[in-house]
Amino acid sequence: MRVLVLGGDGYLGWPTALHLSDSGHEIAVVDNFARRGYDTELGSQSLVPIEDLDVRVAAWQEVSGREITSYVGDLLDAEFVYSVVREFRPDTIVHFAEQRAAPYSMIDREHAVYTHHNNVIGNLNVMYAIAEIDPEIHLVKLGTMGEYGTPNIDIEEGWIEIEHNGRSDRMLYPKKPGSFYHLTKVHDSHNIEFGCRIWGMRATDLNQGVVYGQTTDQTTRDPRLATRLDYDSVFGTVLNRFIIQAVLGQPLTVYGKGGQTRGMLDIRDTVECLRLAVENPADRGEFRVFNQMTESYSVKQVAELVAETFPGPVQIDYLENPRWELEEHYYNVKHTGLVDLGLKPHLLSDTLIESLFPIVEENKHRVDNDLMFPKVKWASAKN
Ligand code: NAD
Ligand code: USQ
Repeated sequence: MRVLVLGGDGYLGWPTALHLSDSGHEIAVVDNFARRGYDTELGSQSLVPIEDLDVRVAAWQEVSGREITSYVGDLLDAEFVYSVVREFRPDTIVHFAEQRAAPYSMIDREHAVYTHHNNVIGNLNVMYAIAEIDPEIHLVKLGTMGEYGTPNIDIEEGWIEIEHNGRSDRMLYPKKPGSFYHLTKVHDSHNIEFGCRIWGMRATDLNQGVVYGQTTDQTTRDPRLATRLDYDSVFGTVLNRFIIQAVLGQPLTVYGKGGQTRGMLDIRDTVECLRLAVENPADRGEFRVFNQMTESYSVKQVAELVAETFPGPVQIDYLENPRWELEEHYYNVKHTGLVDLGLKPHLLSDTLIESLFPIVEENKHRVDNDLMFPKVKWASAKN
């Protein structure tokens, strides 16, 4: 298949492009390097050094003999989006290209507005390009488990049958997200479902949990193929941060009581889930939703697991929670769709944590300790 990967320079987009290319698909990537720009703005950098996109693409050709086409441009530029879709003529568009950090979206008005504009309008431009140029294109869109929040009922896979006053209907599962970033994903989901209803688009919404890990079968073939690993309190995600904190000899920063529970998955499962979704397209008019996670853990359990696994002393600190979120709650998620398509999950107990320690050890001199402690507070409109 011809697959266009939007956000193909990012943490997940780049390894996914490699995995799909290695599986025999024709790949093009699109990126405007916004993520590298946030690093400049925040004074941060990936813990693991990463190459520029053109070096990555050339290295992949050298290592695999396979070509990846790259387009540099912004999804907010509708003409650019249309021209790429017209030129590359994809069968599938995989859409990772959004601002993805909850704390970044909660810094202040400007960052909330940027995140909404970038994510919601960029996605609309992609939807219109599909509808106008080729409605057969399958849109595989990265959503998030955080769209659901932590309701006091079981979380279904996107849709729920509701009975009300003696009548019933199949509705989109109600959403109660926890940041302006997570809200953009809810808006995208609603827009895409509408596109499926009115234009007969075919779409898969992947409500992904928190990703951990940094290596895949393809990225390890050459150091130039490495993907980024974020540790700072704005872009670093919880398990990656705890592993890095353990290696640095710093206390693990559990926010609040640590009872907040999240769906998680290994980066190797992310790339495989994308392959499964791409190779098994949704039907015309179908808005298909998969909960892309393999296991649930509370933040406290994650911290304890890292402390038990690290071969040295680890302190766990319970900080005042900078976010607004339930710290003790019910959490039971249905996630069978991708397993039914053939996913064989890597579980957290299967050595991933140990394999990350040496990668962090080798690069720990690149950490700026000032960026570790959380400064963005949900309760302040201006941080
Ligand atoms: P990332 O920031 O590393 O990658 C996103 C890429 O998209 C970046 O390279 C960025 O430059 C690009 N981009 C952003 N806006 C763009 C625009 N307007 N035009 C062109 N390119 C643009 O993020 P990631 O961690 O790889 O996440 C990818 C997707 O997966 C996001 O949509 C995110 O919401 C979702 N997701 C991530 C996680 C996670 O734990 N990392 C979990 C669940 C869902
Ligand atoms: N947390 C800590 N200590 C830390 C960092 C985080 O206790 O040092 C807690 C947070 O308070 C939260 C949980 O860990 O309860 C997860 O936080 P996170 O920063 O790892 O993840 P989150 O903000 O939810 O966002 C990440 C990605 C986002 C994706 C989301 C999936 O950045 O793109 O959508 O995971 S999900 O969480 O399922 O919504």
